[in-house]
Amino acid sequence: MKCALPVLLCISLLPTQLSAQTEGPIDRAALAAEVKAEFMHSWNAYKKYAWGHDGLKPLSKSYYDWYAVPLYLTPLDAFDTMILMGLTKEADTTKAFLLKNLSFDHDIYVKNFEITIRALGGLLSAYQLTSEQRFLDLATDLGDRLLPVFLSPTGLPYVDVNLKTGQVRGTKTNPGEVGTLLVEFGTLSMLTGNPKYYNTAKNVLLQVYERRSPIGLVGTWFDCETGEWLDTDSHVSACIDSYYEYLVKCAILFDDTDCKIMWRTHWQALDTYVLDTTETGIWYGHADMNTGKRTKRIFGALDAYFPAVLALSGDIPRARALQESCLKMWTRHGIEPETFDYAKMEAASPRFFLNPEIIESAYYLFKITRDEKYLRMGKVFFDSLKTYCRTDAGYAELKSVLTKEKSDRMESYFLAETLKYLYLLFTPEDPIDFFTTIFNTEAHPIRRTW
Ligand code: DMJ
Repeated sequence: MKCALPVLLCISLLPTQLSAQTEGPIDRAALAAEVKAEFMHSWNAYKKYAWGHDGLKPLSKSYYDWYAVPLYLTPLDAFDTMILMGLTKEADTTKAFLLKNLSFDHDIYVKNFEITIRALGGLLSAYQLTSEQRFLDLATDLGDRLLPVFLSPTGLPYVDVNLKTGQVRGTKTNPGEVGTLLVEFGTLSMLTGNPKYYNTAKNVLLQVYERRSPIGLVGTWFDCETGEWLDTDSHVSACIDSYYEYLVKCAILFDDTDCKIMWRTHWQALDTYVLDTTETGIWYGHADMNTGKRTKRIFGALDAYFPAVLALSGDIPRARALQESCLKMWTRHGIEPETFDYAKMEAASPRFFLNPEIIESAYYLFKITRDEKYLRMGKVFFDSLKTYCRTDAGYAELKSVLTKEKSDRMESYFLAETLKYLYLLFTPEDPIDFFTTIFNTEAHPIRRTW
């Protein structure tokens, strides 16, 4: 079995005893072609109704922007998906548009986390995939404009930064937002030769880690100026999730020993206190960061990235088992809810935001195990998306997975992540090598070209 990790994290990778489902093979090429067609269906709707704006509103057939000035988040996020899908004409047009129009010289406050994962991550992968120097120039300009966000007394970043003035705001933040920057800032350092981006973002991970509880867990909210925890709820879910994801990914991408050690500490604590084995399967719930006491039996759509993290870390049996639980969460109501009460086995918060994580985990597990059950799982997810979320102008989120009532928004990550991971899962052609690629948390592929 090939391992994605050239590092010690792989040590626990064991041959799995779990058997594949017995149904016949599925037509991967046909499914990949169908995903590509659905990408074009959504992209054409964006072009028709939202061109030049951040995102598409598929029900009202209009657009939304995050700030007073659009930052073209959908084209930025979707560009590398077009390249991987071989949509050359669309990619060329999008590249020309971005290079002509994209500027960060605007007097607007932006969310550091979101702009880092979507825009900076998108520009870095665009540069690596096209070798177009202007993408790296734009990434460097953006990185420099974001850097003032780290100028707090602790070095932990504020939430928002003004791209023109460098003014910052927002002191209440969380490990997920501050700990999901090193793949992008680190890559910017590697590609420009300037270590300041890497060192600044790495310091944040160390700062969060140092504030872990005596049993090795972190809480959900803290104040970036004082570094004090504002609550003690610990889990692998929203507001913490990609902090763990980036410890693993940065250990691999940069061969960073500190990240490896930090992840190992947290991983052990999570498996001791947050992992929950019930009669319906294994789950990761909520526990108090100081006492380890179980507080909630809630999992969710965003948490479904964790099988991929376990797989990257080498624990394939547990990754497989958790993905089975994720599938139960998905099939319970025909499509997954935002949060799921796994004690009652029903939706806790019934919304659905076209999230990619469960598909991402199926892709990782398929690549590592070659077990075709993950292709079949992918088909289940794709079929539900088409059945419940497709509109004649792209795809729509759901107000409720119970009623299947739609909501008027298609986030840029639907094109960056959800359809990209479906395509990469199904296509037999491997447009990018899984084993030498790290995907940032917005699915922008980064390769260690340095
Ligand atoms: C994306 O923006 C990223 O995957 C982020 O890490 C979590 N939320 C969305 C997708 O669900």
